Amino acid sequence: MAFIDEIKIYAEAGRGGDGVVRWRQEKFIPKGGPAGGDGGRGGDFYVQAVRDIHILSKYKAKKDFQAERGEDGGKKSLHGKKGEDFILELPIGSIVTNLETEEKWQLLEEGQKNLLLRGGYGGYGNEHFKSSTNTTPKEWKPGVDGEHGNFLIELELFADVGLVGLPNAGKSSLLNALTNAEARVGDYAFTTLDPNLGDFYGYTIADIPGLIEGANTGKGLGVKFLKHIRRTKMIAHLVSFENLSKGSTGMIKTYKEIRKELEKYDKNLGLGEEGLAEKEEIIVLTKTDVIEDPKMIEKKKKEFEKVSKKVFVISLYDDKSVKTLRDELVKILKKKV
Ligand SMILES: Nc1nc2c(ncn2[C@@H]2O[C@H](COP(=O)(O)OP(=O)(O)OP(=O)(O)O)[C@@H](O)[C@H]2O)c(=O)[nH]1
Ligand SMILES: [Mg+2]
Repeated sequence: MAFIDEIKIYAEAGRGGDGVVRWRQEKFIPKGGPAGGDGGRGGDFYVQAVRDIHILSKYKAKKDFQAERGEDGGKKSLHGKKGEDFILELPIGSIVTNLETEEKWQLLEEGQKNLLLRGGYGGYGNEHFKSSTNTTPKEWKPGVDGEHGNFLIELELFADVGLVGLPNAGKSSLLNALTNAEARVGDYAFTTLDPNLGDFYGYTIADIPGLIEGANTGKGLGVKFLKHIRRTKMIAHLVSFENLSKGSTGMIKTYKEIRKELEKYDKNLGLGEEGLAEKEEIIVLTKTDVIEDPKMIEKKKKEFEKVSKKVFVISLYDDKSVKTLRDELVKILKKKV
């Protein structure tokens, strides 16, 4: 199922039920008074946040949603039942825009529920029109249409840490090692096509498709997903030791290339201090097991320490290295709250 982070829908709150014309029927009273009840109110239209980043793809086929119509009034002055509300479930992080009025709602936490459209009023039944001059009113009113509109729904994932790096840097592998996620891993570029989220001691880590040079202008896949790490508290930037091998660009250069992409992305959007490049960053040098000379690992680590205070060196084949990263990352996150 393809990941969808933007849809347009048409939504309608319920129409009110109609009022009716009825007469009281009582034993021995041949001509009872008016007793037509009012129509019930139409159901309201809500959106509610759920913890499911894939839910938008469920709505791809069906894009029209309606709350229930109010029931018509009844005899014996009974009012019609209110129509049932419609609750559209959207992922946490959804931004909903009414395309006509430009009103916006943002779903920030699980369970948050917002009213988008009100159901229409029910129409009056004939009882409502009774007066001293009109004891047998035949008037009634139809129910009023519910509010309706076209909406744009855009998803921006919420996570605490965003993993960035070139394709193949080991982002998804690290996500799987640190969290409950079961992201697909592969020894080719662009294994990850959609974002993955994992739970890390109550924090969320987001893994996005790999970035390449020119990503900010739309090269590769990454840029489409950079918005999903805009809300993260920090970034973990992964650089693989494979970049030391012949023909590769080199580790620092690779790192700088990706940083440049983040900066350009910020600049294009005018994000300034809110930008990706301004976020706290840790550097994770991955796949140390491909290097035979341990001195080389130390050397690279030192080089990177000139760029960032927090540099980790890991291999998925070295549990201790992963544990160190895990423990430190928890500490950093705890400090940030
Ligand atoms: N030798 C070694 N290989 C690793 C390590 N971590 C990941 N890999 C391998 O590197 C390859 C790429 O890993 P992924 O986790 O898919 O990389 P990614 O950064 O998510 O890649 P994209 O999704 O394409 O951006 C896979 O074949 C992994 O098995 C490691 O510590 N050592
Ligand atoms: Mg991946």
